[in-house]
Amino acid sequence: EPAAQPQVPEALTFLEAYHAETGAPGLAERCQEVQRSGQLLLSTAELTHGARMAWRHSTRCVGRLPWASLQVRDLRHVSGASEVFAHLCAHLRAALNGGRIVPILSVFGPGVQVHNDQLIRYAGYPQPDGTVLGDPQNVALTRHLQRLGWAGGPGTPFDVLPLAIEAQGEVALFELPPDTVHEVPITHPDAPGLGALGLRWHALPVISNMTLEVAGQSFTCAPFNGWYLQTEIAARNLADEERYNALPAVAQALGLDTSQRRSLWLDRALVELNVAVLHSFDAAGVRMADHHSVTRQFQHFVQLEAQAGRTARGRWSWLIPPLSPATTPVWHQAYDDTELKPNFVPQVWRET
Ligand code: HEM
Ligand code: NRG
Repeated sequence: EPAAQPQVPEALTFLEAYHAETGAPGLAERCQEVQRSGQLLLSTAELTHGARMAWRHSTRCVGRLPWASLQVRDLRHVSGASEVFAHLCAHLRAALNGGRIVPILSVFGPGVQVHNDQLIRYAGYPQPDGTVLGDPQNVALTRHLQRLGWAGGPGTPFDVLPLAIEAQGEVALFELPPDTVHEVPITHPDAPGLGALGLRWHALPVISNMTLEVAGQSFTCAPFNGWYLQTEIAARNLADEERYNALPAVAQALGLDTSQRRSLWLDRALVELNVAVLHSFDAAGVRMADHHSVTRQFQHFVQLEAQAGRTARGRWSWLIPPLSPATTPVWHQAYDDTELKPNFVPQVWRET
């Protein structure tokens, strides 16, 4: 008789939840198999539901209402770098879906890991004067990719980085073909000066550095996407002083008096940049959430969970938007921040 694996209790707990939630028959037989063999070979249906539960359990995610609609690509048989890359390109195309973005998660086989934290990221190049050309958040990733052999991009503030895909201990670099990277130029409905700043962002957020944990098993390559919430781009990526730091230029384009912070020019520029990002994604036909609707949808998600006999968990400090948070219902609520399994677990960044 095989020794009990450490993941057996987690496998049994998962199977119980899977059968209870989906109504699938055969729980007893499935549990016996696990007890007998000491392991669980997840079916595609089980893995799919496990990934949906992982999204449902993501305490930092305010976009969880459609958790049950997550499309899961079972690619556990794929574990070679070039093959992984081809499937990542297919994921990007299917997820964009002509702008009507579809939440998708692709699960790859053992020994695969993407070094990039998201499939689409902009390079950050340190300049001699101490500033950064591009996204300062990605300076370390950019240097890492250069050490792996990347020659560097054209040198714009929005150079798309190649992917570093590790498979069975070997790392390979891949340039994303242009048709997999859809971008939206940022313009304002009535301030042409803002459009002239040349700001842009990519349509898809695809997180590629979190381990999917289901039934005691860890999937190190399981990139997933939804669509953006405008504050992620307009109130953080483009606005943070440590990121693109665009607010002074936006204020100037809007003709605001920037001589003293007390005039609230930063706040006014911030609101107009959020207006611009929503306007631009709408004009480009690319799906995007706004913080007023997504927080109300989140409240609905909490209600549906309660009706299903579950408590929705949440991390308040991540759920509130970085723009006008007290105008949203989430601000006025408290949440239990317990982490449940299945879930997504951050990977530690190791520079090689
Ligand atoms: C985090 C929105 C889809 C899992 C977040 C955050 C936002 C958000 C605003 C906080 C990000 C930050 O502050 O940096 C949305 C929206 C979605 C969506 C609007 C549209 C469908 C998904 C999907 C998954 C997911 C499909 C997984 C299957 C997560 C996780 C985090 C997160 C794990 C935490 C990331 C981290 O720790 O850095 N989401 N999300 N989300 N979301 Fe979602
Ligand atoms: N703030 C990050 C993205 C984090 C995840 N956000 C989502 N996820 N919307 C950024 O790139 O700005 N998602 O799966 O849709």
